[in-house]
Amino acid sequence: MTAISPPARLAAPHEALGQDELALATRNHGLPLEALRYDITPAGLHYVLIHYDIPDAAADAWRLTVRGRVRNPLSLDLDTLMSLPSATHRVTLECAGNGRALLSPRPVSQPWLLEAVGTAEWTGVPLRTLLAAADVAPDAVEAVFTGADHGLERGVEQDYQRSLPLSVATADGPEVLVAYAMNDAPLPPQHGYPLRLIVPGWYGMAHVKWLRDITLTRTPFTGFQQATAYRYRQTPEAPGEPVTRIAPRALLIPPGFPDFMSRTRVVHPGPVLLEGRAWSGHAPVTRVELSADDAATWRPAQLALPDPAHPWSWRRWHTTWPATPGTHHLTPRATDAEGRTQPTAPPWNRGGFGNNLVQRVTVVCLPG
Ligand SMILES: Nc1nc2c(c(=O)[nH]1)N[C@H]1C(S)=C(S)[C@@H](COP(=O)(O)O)O[C@H]1N2
Ligand SMILES: [Mo]
Repeated sequence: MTAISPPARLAAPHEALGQDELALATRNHGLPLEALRYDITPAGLHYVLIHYDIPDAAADAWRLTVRGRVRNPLSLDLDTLMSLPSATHRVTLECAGNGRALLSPRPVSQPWLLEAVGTAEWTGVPLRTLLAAADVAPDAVEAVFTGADHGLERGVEQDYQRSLPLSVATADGPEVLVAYAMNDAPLPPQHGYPLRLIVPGWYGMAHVKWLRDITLTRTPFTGFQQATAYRYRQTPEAPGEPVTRIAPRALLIPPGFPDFMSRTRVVHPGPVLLEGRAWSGHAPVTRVELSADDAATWRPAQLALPDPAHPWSWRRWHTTWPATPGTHHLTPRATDAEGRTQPTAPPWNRGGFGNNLVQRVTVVCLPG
């Protein structure tokens, strides 16, 4: 099931952002990069991505159903769900479209630069607890997750739906959660109130918000968000590879202070503390390097020790940079334990997914 709907549009060379992209960008906000200073992102600063509208969720009437290829279908209200044993995981979430607006040609969609990321402590019921209670049939291969939001996308009317292979849905590391709390408070409406899925290590699209149904299926799910959207493809006809885990990335908190309109950074000469965060959804980040000469040469930065309690959370890194008068381009780069790293040329695909091109921060150092 591919190419049943028109392909996503690519902007013409040098085509400016349109009102449609601006409308998406004002609804879906990013993390202000200075908020990388917090281990845990305050909920209001966490990035937000919503395809359609925030649905009107009445908590007292909410039911989560688990059905399909199960021997014991469930219909749980929130009180019942919240009385089950819970777990809390600190998880860095990143939108698969992060970096999209830096591509050329630009896929026309939510125009993220680099800020579609955040880290929160999510509390909920492990998904495998619910699947065990529902007694999954031996012929089930996937779990399909349905949100309460509804919309039209490239001509296809749909509820927001995504699936996970059963092996991922029931893994104990990372443990998938049906979460009802973010940073110790009920989920905010924009983050999925009252229930959402959390899939540590995976790009945002897998973390279905306003979760109302889990259906076990005998065949792989071919809905729009699985088989049409969220594929790495070079041409509209190609089936493409599915978008799954988060590629490594390091971000630098832009140093000094900004110019209002250009947001160019300004510093005074002397040692400048450079700090940021790094993460990968595949394996722990093992190295962060910093280039102060536009990715020509690299020096190692100091990376915080791994915290075994939070394997799916970003880690802080820092280094000192001796600023001298003139214009400089600062670039961090992360590498993970499996050798994945960040490219210095953007990896282009039609959806603008998984673009983990290195960040480039222009800094003007004033004369002494
Ligand atoms: N039901 C539903 N779930 C959804 C979405 C959506 O539009 N509807 N957007 C997805 C995408 S693309 C991302 S990146 C994450 C964003 O999660 P956040 O807004 O909590 O940061 O939610 C995912 N879950
Ligand atoms: Mo996303």
